Amino acid sequence: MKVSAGRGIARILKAEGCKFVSLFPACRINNDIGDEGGIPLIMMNDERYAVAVADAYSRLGDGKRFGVCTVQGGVNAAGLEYSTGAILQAFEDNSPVLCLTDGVGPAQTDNSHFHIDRLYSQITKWTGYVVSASRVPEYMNRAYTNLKTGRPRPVLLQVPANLGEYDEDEFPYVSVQAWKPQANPDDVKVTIKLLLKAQNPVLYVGQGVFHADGCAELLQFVDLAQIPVITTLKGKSAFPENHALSLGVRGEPVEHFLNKSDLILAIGTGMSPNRFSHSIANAKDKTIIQNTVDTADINKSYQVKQALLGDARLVLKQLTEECSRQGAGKKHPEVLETIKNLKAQKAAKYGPLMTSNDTPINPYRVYGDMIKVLDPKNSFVTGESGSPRDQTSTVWEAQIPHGYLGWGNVSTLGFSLAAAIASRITFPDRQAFAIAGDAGVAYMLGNIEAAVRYNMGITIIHINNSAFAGYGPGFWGPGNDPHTCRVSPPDVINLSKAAGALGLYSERIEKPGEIIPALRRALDENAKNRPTYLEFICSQYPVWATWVGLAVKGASRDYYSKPSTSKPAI
Ligand SMILES: Cc1ncc(C[n+]2csc(CCOP(=O)(O)OP(=O)(O)O)c2C)c(N)n1
Ligand SMILES: [Mg+2]
Repeated sequence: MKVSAGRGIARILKAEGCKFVSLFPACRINNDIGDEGGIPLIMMNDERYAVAVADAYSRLGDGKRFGVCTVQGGVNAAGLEYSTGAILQAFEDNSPVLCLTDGVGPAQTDNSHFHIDRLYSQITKWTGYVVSASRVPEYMNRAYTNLKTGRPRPVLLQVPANLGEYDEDEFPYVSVQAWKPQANPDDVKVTIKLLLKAQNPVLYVGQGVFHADGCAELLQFVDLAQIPVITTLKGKSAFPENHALSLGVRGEPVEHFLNKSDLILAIGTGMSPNRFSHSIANAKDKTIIQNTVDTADINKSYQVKQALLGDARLVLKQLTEECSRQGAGKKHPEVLETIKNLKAQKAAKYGPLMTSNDTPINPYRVYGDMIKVLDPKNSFVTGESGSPRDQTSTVWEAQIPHGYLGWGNVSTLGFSLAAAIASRITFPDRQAFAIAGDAGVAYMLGNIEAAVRYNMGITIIHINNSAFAGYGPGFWGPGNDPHTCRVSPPDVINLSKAAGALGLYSERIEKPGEIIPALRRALDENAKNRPTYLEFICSQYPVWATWVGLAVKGASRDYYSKPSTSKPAI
């Protein structure tokens, strides 16, 4: 049966299980998807958020669900030009997003200064251009193959006008299978031998475990091998942080075990230092074993003793089998005791802040009260770039996969709104909280109307400290950027009124005792599918746990034989 190229693409999206398409107008394919029916269109208020919602959905997709977005391309590529930063963030953070756009027709090529292929070849895994209607199935096949296999990253497909029709019987579409590699069994054997010989092994777990849908296999392996677990920021919540062997993302337990370790088994991480991550001091004296799907990660920042090239879930299963074969599984009471003590030390530092009665409110008090009110087994929390990210990744205990979404390498301000929306779509019954500072909220203001329009029962927590606090004068002195820090205080602007006028349920909270009732009211509103905005008038409190071994930003291997030099991170 004949079908137009656009309708063919819409049908293929359905065949691939696409649940929604996020967009900002205009893109020709939108009408085809709408006319075909069956896939809801989520229209955001700019392209950055159209891409970001798809990106966040892919991050929560466990390598099985992929965000799809459309933006305006062609000769007047306002949309594609504006979405560049958002696609770049997906590229940098390894998120598999399908972006569809209008292709520039042959008669218009080189009409504009901007050349889609030239720019996008740098920031996507694959960029395709559909040259004829009959090749639609092939190009969609290639797009989904790139999404489902190998390193997860965004892909861009350009669809020019007037492609005409093709015959679906002659050019049928068959949904793409996800082919996943596992490691060489010899490499697995060597790994377990080294692991059993090590005195102080530690697991270092990244978001590759999510993309491989390997959280259950990770837990199984840890319970057998009895090794303490650090997760990266993006890997946070891949392992339950209330587990006796969890060290968390940052803070005393991580610092102690990372520095003391003689063997680091990295699973599903590129191990890039200093990008909202630790660097490994004295790396040359440690045995580093790395599991990744991409050879580009191996021997990049650290020379590895052993690589386990393959899908994290399959490799974890291999490791578990080999570990049982070689007879592991002893509990180490002294390790568990040390972790307990270090967690107690950390709690002694942050616990009083989390119950502080100070006004303006200490931001940790907001997180402390959120912990009391939110269901740890049925919630989603994400912390925006700035103090919210650093503070929540220090103290928030994630107990279920995707109970927390950490992001950055690049940590683009404003992403938390998209993340909460994606959580609401992925897990409709979960409480979804985006915690943002003044800058994060400023970025998202133009898009919160979309949350109202789509009845997204999410909560935005605004930690209003009237400044970009991490940059200004802090506890350690004048601050690294005191001239570019202050924003309007709450007696000058009233953002809770603005959010209320935009249709959200909103409150301003100034006293610590008002936090819990306000959170409860927000949850009640969310349950009625209404988004809420809670503005907490807080102090500037740029204090959080450091990244271990912080070296010169971006430098590679110069910390290689240096001891840890942990400093306050900004
Ligand atoms: C798009 C983008 N530009 C710049 C930055 C750098 N940056 C990180 S945090 C921050 C300021 C955050 O201030 P605020 O949101 O008020 O949080 P606070 O630290 O005060 O709680 C900036 C400019 C970024 N992360 N993303
Ligand atoms: Mg601020």
